[in-house]
Formats: sequence, structure tokens, C-alpha cells
Amino acid sequence: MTLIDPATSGIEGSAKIAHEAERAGTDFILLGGSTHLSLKEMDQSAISIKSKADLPVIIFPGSSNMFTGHADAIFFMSLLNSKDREFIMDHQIKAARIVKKSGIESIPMGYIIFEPGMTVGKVGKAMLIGREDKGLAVDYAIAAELLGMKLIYMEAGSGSPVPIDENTVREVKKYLSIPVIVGGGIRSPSAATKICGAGADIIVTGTIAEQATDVYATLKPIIDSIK
Ligand code: 1GP
Repeated sequence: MTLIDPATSGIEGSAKIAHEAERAGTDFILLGGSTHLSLKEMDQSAISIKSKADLPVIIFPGSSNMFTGHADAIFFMSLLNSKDREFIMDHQIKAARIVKKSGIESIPMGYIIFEPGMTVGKVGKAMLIGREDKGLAVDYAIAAELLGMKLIYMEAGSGSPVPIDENTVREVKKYLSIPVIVGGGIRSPSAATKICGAGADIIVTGTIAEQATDVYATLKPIIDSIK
């Protein structure tokens, strides 16, 4: 999946990244990831992305204000290791009616942030899980599955210097029946293959596409390495 944050890439820039990412073989666009996006910006970005790419667009919300009916689905997510209930349940309560009424596919997802956590760790007031703390990672992941969540997202934080340790991913996968997404700091085919080799079902990259002068040439080798 390719994460696009219109707060960083702009509306036209977001559509351009989506188009190039699609050519490179990405399967989904994740839209969001920032807390600074207005609903209008979300609407315009989703419309613009969909005009340039045929990929499904999934909202990856930073807050309850980021729901656009122009996307195909939303990760209805809970930041499970936040110490602030705002990110565990309050945004979800605020967004519930509008999401339900829209009829858009809502995918329940357990979001777990690992060290170093970067901006999302700070903003989300996460009690960060150690990169190699397999025990705690497994406990969170199983709890999410038992709560009925359909996906687990193991996040190191956008722009993290290193991804989550692949052995932690491997351990989590031993216990889960639901798919695992891994993101944060994945920038090379070797990092991608290590994490997918450990059992990750989906990987997310954001920063490399955002910063690339040639999005296609940057993403293609990574996507090819895991498909
Ligand atoms: C952020 O995991 C994603 O939620 C992507 O991280 O920007 O480091 O690729 P990067």
C-alpha cells in the first residue's frame, strides 16, 4: 500500500503519486496520516486521486474530521497502545454515525505503535512497544483479534530510521489468524523482503514516495521484490 498525505504532497501532487504508484504495482492507496487535514482537503484529494488512478482508496484517519465519502473504504481504527482514550475510542464515537450512514466499507483495525514511534507516537500519546518486545507485541495483537478487529497494523512511525524488527513480526504472525500490516521506515527491497519474509501480509510505504523525484522508479523495485 502507498500512503499519501495531502498535507505534505498537496492535492495535485497526491494524485501524481497515486498514478505513479499504480504503474509501479501498488495495490491500494492509503489517504491521510496527518492530523492537519480538513474535510475539504480530504474530499479534494480523494477526488483528484481517483481521477488519476484506478486503485481503491482507503482512508487512514488521524482524526474524526478526516472522513471523506469519496474514498472506497476507511480503516476504522483504534490506537490500542495510546494512553489517551481520544485515540482509542473518542474519535471513533465522533465519526461513527457519518461512517455508518455513508455506506462506505469500514474495516476494523488495531493500530499498534512501536519504537521510535516518530510523530504519530507523540501525537497519539503511545506507550511505545520496544522494537524487539515480542511478548508485548503478541499480547496486543491477540487482544485486537479477540476484540474482533480484522487487521493489525504494526507501526514504527512514518520516517522511522529503521522498520520494526522482523523477528517481532514473525512472532506476532505465529499467533494471529488475521492479516498483519507493517509500516514505518521501509525504504528498500531488502527491508521489504525481510518483513514480508517474516509473514507480513501488507507493507505500507509513505516517505519514500513522498520524497522521490521519480516515484515509479523508487517504488517499482520494492514492489517487485515482494510480489
Ligand atoms: C506511516 O507506516 C507508514 O503510517 C509509512 O511509513 O513514511 O516511513 O514509509 P514511512
